Amino acid sequence: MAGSPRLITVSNRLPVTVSATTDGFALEQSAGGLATGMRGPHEQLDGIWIGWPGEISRIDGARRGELMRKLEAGGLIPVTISKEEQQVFYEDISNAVLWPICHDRLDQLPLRVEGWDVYERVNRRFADAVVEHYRPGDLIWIHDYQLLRLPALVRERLPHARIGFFLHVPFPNPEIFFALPTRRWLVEGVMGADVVGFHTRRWRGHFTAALRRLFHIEMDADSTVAWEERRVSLGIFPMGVNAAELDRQASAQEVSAARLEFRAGISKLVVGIDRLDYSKGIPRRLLAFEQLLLAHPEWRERVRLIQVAVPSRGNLSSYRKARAEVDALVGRINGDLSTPTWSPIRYLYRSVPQTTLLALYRAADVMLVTPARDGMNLVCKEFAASRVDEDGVLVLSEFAGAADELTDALLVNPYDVDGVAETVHEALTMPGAERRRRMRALRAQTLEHDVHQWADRFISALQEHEPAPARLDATESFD
Ligand code: GDG
Repeated sequence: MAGSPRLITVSNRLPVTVSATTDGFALEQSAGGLATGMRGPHEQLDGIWIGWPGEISRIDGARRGELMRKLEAGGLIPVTISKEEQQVFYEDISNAVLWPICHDRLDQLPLRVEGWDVYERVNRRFADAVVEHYRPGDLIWIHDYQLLRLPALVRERLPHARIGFFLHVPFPNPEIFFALPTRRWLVEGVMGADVVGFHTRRWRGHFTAALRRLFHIEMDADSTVAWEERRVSLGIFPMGVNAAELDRQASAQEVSAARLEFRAGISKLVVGIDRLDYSKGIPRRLLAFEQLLLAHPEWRERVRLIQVAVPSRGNLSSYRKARAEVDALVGRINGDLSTPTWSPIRYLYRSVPQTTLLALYRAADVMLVTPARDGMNLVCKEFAASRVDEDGVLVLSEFAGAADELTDALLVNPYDVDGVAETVHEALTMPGAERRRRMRALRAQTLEHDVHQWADRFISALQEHEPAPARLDATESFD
């Protein structure tokens, strides 16, 4: 875009994943929400993207050079992180400590937490890359809980840069966040940014409560906080999905064909799609589905739940335990309730291709999205965007960030197993006119507030932010 500033996106992972193959390497586009959402602004704003490319130590000299050239051509700057550092920074701290804290799961914390020094060291490595590639006027947009220290580390070296930070997960209630001995240091890290973005008012409220208790400072009516010689803006930017593109893809012939296969032999289909993560509420969802069949036996042999659970973070014992729990529940419920011609739950422990994903969204009479905690949750928005037929009912946890916007879903308390079962019954028996009224409203919401609008709003907020005042003692160092 002529005249627009350049955008530096920084996230733990690059939007492509590199893997070593027998004859060199393979590059694969990442499909997740962050990668899809940021791809547009990255291309339009002549951007560079800084992140970890995946495990590349096995790619040798000449091939390595070729890889670097390929990445560079796409504006992608790889940050090198050793296997040992990755273990501590990503697994031990980010996923085994920060993730459970942000999802209210103090019970999942390891007894002893070690490795904050490595977390800082890796964040510094990202800061080195930002400083090396920064040019005056650039916008820097840092993403997520793996990089909480990065805004302050960049601010130290580029005092006048425009720095944005967006948290994709919930910011927890201080009662929980304060369990971390590093709580003050982490918040100081975030406050290096000019604009700090959250999905919802609630997550921002938790953050301002932490600021109040740690530093005795308050957010003003204009949503800014005084911090050192700057003002930091705390904004609410609910992330959306690439709705127009999903709408287009969902109409494809192959999607319609696959949709029919999922519905064969049953009259109603319920669908759940999640990473296999303890925050997503899968075990209680299974119990709720069982309860539906116990309380309303007329559904037996007529309804099926297809649950896709995408393998995730299998190196952590908490995730292996979550998997074992889901496996056992599916086995028990199917064992108790199946008949020779029907089983209630079809369980897929794998990632499915995009066409299958869309066909499942389109095939579902009821989509069950029941996390115990979720920063936003994009699956429910993708479901609405894919329903070109304006049909299907969304049952959504009130503890997902998306519940603030998707008020035409049937909202449930995911801890209330009987309540969820009754809501699924209500969804299965809802008259067509009401289903369509609700789905039209969900689709209008999702199409209007899409991922492009999300990125544009954040970038505008960062551009419009009052720059940090010049300080006599500070010199910019971009060499
Ligand atoms: C974090 C926050 C926040 C899932 N299964 C398959 C597949 N997916 C795709 C979905 C969706 C994405 O993965 C999952 O996004 P969510 O938002 O639901 O969840 P997290 O991964 O936990 O994301 C969350 C998000 O960041 C963005 O800020 O909303 O709260 O936890 O896009 O479509 N894609 C394919 N096959 C699968 O089997 N192709």
